[in-house]
Amino acid sequence: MGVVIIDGSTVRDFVNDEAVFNKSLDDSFDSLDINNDGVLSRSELRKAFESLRLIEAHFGMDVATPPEELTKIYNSIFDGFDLDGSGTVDKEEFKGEMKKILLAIADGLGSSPIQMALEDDEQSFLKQAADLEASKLQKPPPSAA
Ligand SMILES: [Ca+2]
Repeated sequence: MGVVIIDGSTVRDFVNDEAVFNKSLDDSFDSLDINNDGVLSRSELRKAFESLRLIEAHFGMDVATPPEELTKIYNSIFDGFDLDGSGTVDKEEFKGEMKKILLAIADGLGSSPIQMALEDDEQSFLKQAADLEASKLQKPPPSAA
């Protein structure tokens, strides 16, 4: 468990860093694809979202949300990912929609930093975004070189 401070630019920089973003999304897709069939099923995707609390907040979920309401929300999230209506989410669909969601979250955060307690696992895009920012801060700015 770690605490990170993020704002809109933290998330946006992560999404816009193509190499980092693609690798991160590839890795998470592979670990979410529990049965290794190359696509995410409804339940595989739901597991992913259950571990991403800021995304839950983005979609208006909280602890008081009744289970049937949650299922409705998860179904609509899934339908947003499953662009071709195949009933599964492939890697390109996953990346494209995650990018949209993360950018929407970035817009929502704007320039007001929030503090988040995050699990220390590789699934958290927001932690990776914060780590990326931290790694940049450790380097001297170009003007000082
Ligand atoms: Ca699968």
